Amino acid sequence: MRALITGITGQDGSYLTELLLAHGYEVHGLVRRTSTLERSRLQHLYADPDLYNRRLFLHYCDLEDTTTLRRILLRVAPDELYHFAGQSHVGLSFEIAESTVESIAMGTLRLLEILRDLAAPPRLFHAASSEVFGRPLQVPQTELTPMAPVNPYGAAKAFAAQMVRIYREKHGLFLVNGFLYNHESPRRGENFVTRKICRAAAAIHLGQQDQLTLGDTSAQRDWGDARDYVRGMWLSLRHETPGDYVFATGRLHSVQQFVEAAFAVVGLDWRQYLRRDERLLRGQEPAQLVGDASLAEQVLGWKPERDLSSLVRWMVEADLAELAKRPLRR
Ligand code: F7E
Repeated sequence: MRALITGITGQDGSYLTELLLAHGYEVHGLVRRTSTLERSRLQHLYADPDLYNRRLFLHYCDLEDTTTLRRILLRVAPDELYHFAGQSHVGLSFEIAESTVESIAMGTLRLLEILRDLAAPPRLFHAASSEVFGRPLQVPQTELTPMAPVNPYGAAKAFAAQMVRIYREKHGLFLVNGFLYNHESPRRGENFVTRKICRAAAAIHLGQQDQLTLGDTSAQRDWGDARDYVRGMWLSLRHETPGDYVFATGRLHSVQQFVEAAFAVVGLDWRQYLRRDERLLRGQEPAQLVGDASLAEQVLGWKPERDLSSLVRWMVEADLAELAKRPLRR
C-alpha cells in the first residue's frame, strides 16, 4: 500500500506516518519550501537510513501549484491520500482570513479537481473540523448536524467538507470527511492552548518561566489524544464504502480544568502563575463543541483509547524532558 500525505510535517502527519509505516506502507509526503527546515516532528524517521528514501519520501509542493501536485499524484499513484495541509490556527484566521480560506477551501477544491481527472484516483481522507459546527443547535454533534461556523477557519473547513460530499456524490469518488474534534499531543504546536499550558507548567517547574498568560479560560473543548484520531482516519479509508465520521471523545472540559490538571502533574498551585491577557480573547467563540462518535464506533469499530488525564500527563512529562535537554532562553 502506498499513501500520500499533505501536511506530513504537522502533528497528525507525523503520527499517521508512523502508523502507516508500522503497517508496511510506503509513505510519501508533500512539504512546502521554506527558508527554515521545519521537519522536527519527522526527524527520527527522516534520520533513519532504512526508511528515508526507501519507504518514506518527501516531495516539495505547495497546494497552489496544481501542475506539480498533479505530477506527484501521477508519479506516486497512491492508494490513499490524507489531506491535512492548510492554516490551522482558529484565532489567527481572523487576522489572515484570505490566506486561511485560500489554503483550506481552495486548496481542497484544487485537489478534488485533480482527483476527478485521474484514471485511478486514490481514496481521500479530508481532515474537516468540529469548527464547522460553530454554535450548533444540537449537542453533541453528529455527521448530520448542520454546519454553522463562527470564524474564517470554520467557514473554510465547512466549504471544503461540503465540496468533498459533492464530489463524492457527483463523481463517485471514495472521499471521506473526518469531523475531528481537538486532538493533542507533545507534538502540538506551541501556540495551541493545551501545549502552551503543558509547556508553561513544565518550564515553571524547572525555573525557566514565571507565569502563564491565557485568554478565555472558561472556553470548553472536547480534547482527545492525536494517536487515537490518526487511527480513526486510517480505519475510515479501509472501510468498503466512503462516508463522513465524527471523531471525538464526547467529553467537554474547560481550559481552566486543563490548567489545573497540568499544574497538578508538577505539583504546583496554578493560582500563583496564571494571568489573563485580554488580547488573547477571540471575541467570537464557538459553543458546546462536543462530538458523538457513535457512527465511527458502529461502522469502523473506532473508540478513543486514552483519556484526558493520561494525555495531560504525557504532554507535561514530554515537555519536562525536552526543556531539561534544551532550556528556554530567558
Ligand atoms: O484553542 C482558548 C481559545 O487554539 C482552544 C485547531 O486544531 O481545534 C483547534 O482549534 C480554546 C479556545 O484550539 C488561549 O480561545 C484561551 O477557546 O488550542 P486552541 P481551537 O481553536 O479549538 C480545532 C478542532 C481545529 O480544527 C483547529 O485547527 O482555548 N484559549 N487562552 C487560548 N487558545 C490559544 N491558542 N492560546 C491562548 O492563550
